[in-house]
Amino acid sequence: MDVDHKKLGADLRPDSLNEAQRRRLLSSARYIDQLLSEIESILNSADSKCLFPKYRLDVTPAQAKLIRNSIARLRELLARALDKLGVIHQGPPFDALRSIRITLGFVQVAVEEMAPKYLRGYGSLPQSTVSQLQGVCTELEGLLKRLDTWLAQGATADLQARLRKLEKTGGQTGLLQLLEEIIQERGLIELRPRLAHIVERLESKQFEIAVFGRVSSGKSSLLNHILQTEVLPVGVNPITAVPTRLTYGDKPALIVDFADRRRERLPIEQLPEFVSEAENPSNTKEVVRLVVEFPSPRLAGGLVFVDTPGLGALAAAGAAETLAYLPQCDLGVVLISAATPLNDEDLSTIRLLCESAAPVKVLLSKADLLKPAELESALSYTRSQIRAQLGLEIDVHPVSTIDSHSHLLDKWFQTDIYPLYEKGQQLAAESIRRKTGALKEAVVAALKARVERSGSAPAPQREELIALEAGLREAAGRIEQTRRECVALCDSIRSLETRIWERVASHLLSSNAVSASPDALNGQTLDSVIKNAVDTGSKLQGMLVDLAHTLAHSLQRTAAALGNMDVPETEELTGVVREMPRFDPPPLDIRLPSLGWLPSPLARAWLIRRLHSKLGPSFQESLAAYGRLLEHWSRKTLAELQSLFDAAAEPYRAQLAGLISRSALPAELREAIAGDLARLEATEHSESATMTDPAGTDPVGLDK
Ligand SMILES: Nc1nc2c(ncn2[C@@H]2O[C@H](COP(=O)(O)OP(=O)(O)OP(=O)(O)O)[C@@H](O)[C@H]2O)c(=O)[nH]1
Ligand SMILES: [Mg+2]
Repeated sequence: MDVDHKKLGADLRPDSLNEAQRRRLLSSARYIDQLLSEIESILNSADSKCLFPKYRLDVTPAQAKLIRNSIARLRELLARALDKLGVIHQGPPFDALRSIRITLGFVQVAVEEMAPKYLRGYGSLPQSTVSQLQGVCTELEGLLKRLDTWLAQGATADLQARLRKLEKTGGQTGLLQLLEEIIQERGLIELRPRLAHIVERLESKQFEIAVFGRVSSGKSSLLNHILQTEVLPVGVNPITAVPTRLTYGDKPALIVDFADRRRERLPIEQLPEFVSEAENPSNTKEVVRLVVEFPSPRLAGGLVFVDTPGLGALAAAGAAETLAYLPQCDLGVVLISAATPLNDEDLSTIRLLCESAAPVKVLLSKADLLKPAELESALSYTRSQIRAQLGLEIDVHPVSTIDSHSHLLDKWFQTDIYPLYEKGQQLAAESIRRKTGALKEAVVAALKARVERSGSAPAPQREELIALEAGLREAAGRIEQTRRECVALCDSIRSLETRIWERVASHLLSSNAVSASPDALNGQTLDSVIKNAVDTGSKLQGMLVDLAHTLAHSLQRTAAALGNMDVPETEELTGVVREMPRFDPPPLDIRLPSLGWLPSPLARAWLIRRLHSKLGPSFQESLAAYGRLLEHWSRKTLAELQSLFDAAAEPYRAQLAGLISRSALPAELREAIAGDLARLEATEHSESATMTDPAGTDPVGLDK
């Protein structure tokens, strides 16, 4: 293959070729290069872990080396020749990352087609196989999704750079930087999402205060007043249609996220187009998140306020969004207008917040409308009602947006908000410290497993490992199955309407209510109607709690077998299944004649028809809304369960895969890992000093 390069170069004159000839040559050269790549990929198939290899490798290492060298020389030669001929070959037309993501998209579609439902046409499948297969799909989809999310993040996926930035802003992130380095270096990709989660928490030291209350209780006005702006639209009709986050920003800006994943950054003046019931009725513009950035000192330091659509009988469609958002806030503020006394709707909001374990503050808004004596009496009435109806001791503060009363708001901030914010920051710091500690343990476990699998340390038998892997898979499959069952259950709520009237009719006839008190649909009946609908909700909740137990059990079993201490408690998973939304039926406002004279089956049929025709439409509407609310709630709960499960299961899977395929570890790698373990151990003492630091106020003091 020896070629005289000098001679070749001298004979070729660029100006002797026309454009068509150059193109022809370029196309031949491209074809040659492609064929050479194919030869390379045949050689590479020996290293590939391809499941269905195309070639039986009969090439000796010496032959492979010679082929590779020759390919390199062929290419060099070709490139030089093209240069001399003035044939310009342009750079690559496609971005690799983009092409990889598109191909991964096809992989995702193919994985989806492995789901059990696509096999049913070929014959029935036993339940255990369905779970296993579903588990495989969920596992593969999870891995692909995580990879895609990571690739989509582009530069922000660079955790080391983000950590360095945090360090510059005063945080001490040494241990996290070390963990990042080791995770990256040793390819512990399964631990990356956990590290990313901690970094995110560190970056967003936010404390979210959400304001709830009936329509027109003054939520948006209060937030405008707090921020000294008029940015949120206010008025007497239902105004706010979408929950709106107000966070700190150097310049005012509006960020809108849509259901189709579009994100737009717009001038703040456009807020009413998305937030107000008038311009975005029932959120027809499909906004999923509204963030207003505003340079207010009250937002500096991570306080975030959330304005929510009004609740209660006068509420518009946005109320469902408020209820779905409610459990996410760090502090819930319930506004009760001084113009209208506290009612059941306010109490129910306070109860929902308490049930979701968020701290609650109650404010009496529009305090300027009352004289001092009236205000005192309204405050003590509200406190005593909350105590009597809910058994809660909650202080009630007066506030007003009228300038002459602004001292009330200042006082509330000083006595209630700032101390709570500081406590919230302390709790967040503790949680980050705990999470970092757990991550360190996971890294240590993964490194030790790698050393041990190549050594002689005792590890579970191969069969046991395979069974553990299958157990995790089956648990993952249960998530998907439960998701389907939840959707079916939520759908079934919509068809509950007829059954409700059957029950009401039976109840009325059996209790003689119709003949005894012709116009009565008494409270008891109402209760049974509510219960009927709520039963679906509690069934749903039961299913999710069961799932949380199954997931926790599977994780704990695997952790125990692998000797890992880093395992989530059952309560951590069951805790995700918070209080479900309750059914709020419309009033049963109907008068019925005495039916005592009709034979019972006829009376029953008549009653059902009558109830259905008079009350059916409004009931159907509330049932549909409740179905949507439950579906939203269960979807969110399942997503949380899934991410908790995945965060713990991923490292176990990697550990199991490593142990199953026990391969020998080169000596220098073994040494490097021992070095990593020593460096991690060295952080122990400095870290425990931080843990016991009585001040404990530095939110990022992870490794002082
Ligand atoms: N007198 C008095 N009026 C107030 C005060 N705060 C709000 N208002 C009035 O109450 C009405 C309702 O105010 P909003 O801020 O739109 O109420 P909201 O709770 O955000 O209402 P929705 O978004 O529809 O749920 C407006 O007409 C305000 O001018 C206050 O402190 N004093
Ligand atoms: Mg409002």
